[in-house]
Amino acid sequence: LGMGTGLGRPRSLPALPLVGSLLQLAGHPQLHLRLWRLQSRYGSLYALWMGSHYVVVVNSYRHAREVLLKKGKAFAGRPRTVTTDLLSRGGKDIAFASYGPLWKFQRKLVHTALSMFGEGSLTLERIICREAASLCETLSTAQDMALDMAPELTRAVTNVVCSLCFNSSYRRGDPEFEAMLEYSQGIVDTVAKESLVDIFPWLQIFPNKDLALLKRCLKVRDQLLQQKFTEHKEAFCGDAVRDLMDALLQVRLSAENNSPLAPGLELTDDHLLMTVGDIFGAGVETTTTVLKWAVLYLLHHPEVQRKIQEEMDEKIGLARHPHLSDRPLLPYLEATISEVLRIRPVSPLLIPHVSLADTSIGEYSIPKGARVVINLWSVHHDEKEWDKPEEFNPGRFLDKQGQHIHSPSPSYLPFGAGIRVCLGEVLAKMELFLFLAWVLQRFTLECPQDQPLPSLEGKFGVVLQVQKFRVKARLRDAWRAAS
Ligand code: HEM
Ligand code: PLO
Repeated sequence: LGMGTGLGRPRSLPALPLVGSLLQLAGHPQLHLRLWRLQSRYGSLYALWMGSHYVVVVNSYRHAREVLLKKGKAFAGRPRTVTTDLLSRGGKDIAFASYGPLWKFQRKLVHTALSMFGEGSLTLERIICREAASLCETLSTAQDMALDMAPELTRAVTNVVCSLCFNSSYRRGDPEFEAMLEYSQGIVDTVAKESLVDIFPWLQIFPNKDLALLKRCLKVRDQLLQQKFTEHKEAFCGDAVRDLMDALLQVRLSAENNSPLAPGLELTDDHLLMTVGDIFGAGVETTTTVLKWAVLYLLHHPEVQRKIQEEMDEKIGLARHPHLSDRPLLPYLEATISEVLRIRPVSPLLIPHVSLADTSIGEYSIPKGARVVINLWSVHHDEKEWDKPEEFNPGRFLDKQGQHIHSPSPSYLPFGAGIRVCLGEVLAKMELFLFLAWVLQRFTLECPQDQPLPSLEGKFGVVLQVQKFRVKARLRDAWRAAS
């Protein structure tokens, strides 16, 4: 263990046999905050036991960058847990699959497909703008009502990934969409929650409320994925690749016909399904969550909203819609998005990494098989790096002239980094920019009268969720006058 390095282990929380450090972690629903606070007693790098698993917690950007970038390959593994194994059929997806040739291949495939349909082409911009227009339409009809924007934002974002993955989209009130909303919420609420099931693998033989909910939701999701898969297989003709599903089918077809990927490597139906499931799931839950946080912070900070609108009025005006090519013209909007991603990281503990060999972090030795949790919350709220970290201040991402955005500190990794970096970063940023620009060009978002400002406290889970809140979308006078 850490042999030959001559280094000591990180300081460990006291551990009781069997229960591990569970007692210290119990009773706090927000695991990232609990781990953040433990720094004052144990330092920024410490270890703990989850049942029989040795877990190292990283709270500083220097160590985080060492794990993700400098030693990315040594820490590229993923733990297997009961819930993520159910979600991904034993790691046949990308996010919860451990490091290996098949994972590498799946990642590359998706990366290529995404740049083919989306990032590189105008098609994706057209799709996002179509959904943004439809979202604005809905907001107009609900004008001056106290509206729960969540389902509308979710549908807009879902239709973008749906177009990308399956070449399809949902109308308002579509029963398949309603079913998707429900199962996805169930999965977000249960998966990867270091519930007792994940800590004591043998508990899975006992009935467990969460596990039952997860299984029920996965059944619905799997049916939906299977149906899309079957439809695509039947319609697929090999030359017209319409979406990600087609792209995956085509790669497999050519691998079967001429060159097998490698001896012993096979891309099964399960691999294709789980890969699309990842992109669909990540595509919906992450971007929607960030949009909800952005709207919530704009309610709390009308002055930020006003500044975004002034910038837009000046640079774009009201006679045309915002385009992606306007991004360099709207640094304040970009800075606002960056600040939302900092103050409420979607994935506050990333996905746990696992060391694939004996290695080290800083001056400490880390044994092979250790789980490494990067606490992005700590990294983004480090007082040595950020001035008043709990203050929402987009200006911190702007240069002195307010013309360019930059990160004032290296302590900023909203999408992770290195070989496990988020696959959807470019797509997500395109969506966040266009949706917010379209909405704020036309509407001012306000808290409904006589209602207190909604809470900024998140709900910890596989993504840091926003509590339900209502919004009044008021058509801007300037927009009304211009049209
Ligand atoms: C992984 C953030 C949107 C697909 C991750 C990770 C983070 C992250 C922090 C974990 C990195 C690690 O474990 O080291 C975000 C944020 C998003 C976003 C903040 C929105 C603003 C998306 C979208 C997609 C996506 C839209 C799909 C197109 C993935 C996948 C992984 C991942 C597949 C797993 C990568 C791997 O394990 O190799 N993301 N993400 N993400 N993300 Fe995203
Ligand atoms: C979200 C619920 C879906 O029904 C299934 C799903 C698939 C991929 C997961 C995603 C969920 C949550 C966010 C995750 C994503 C893979 C990468 C992403 C974990 C569980 C992040 C932010 O790391």
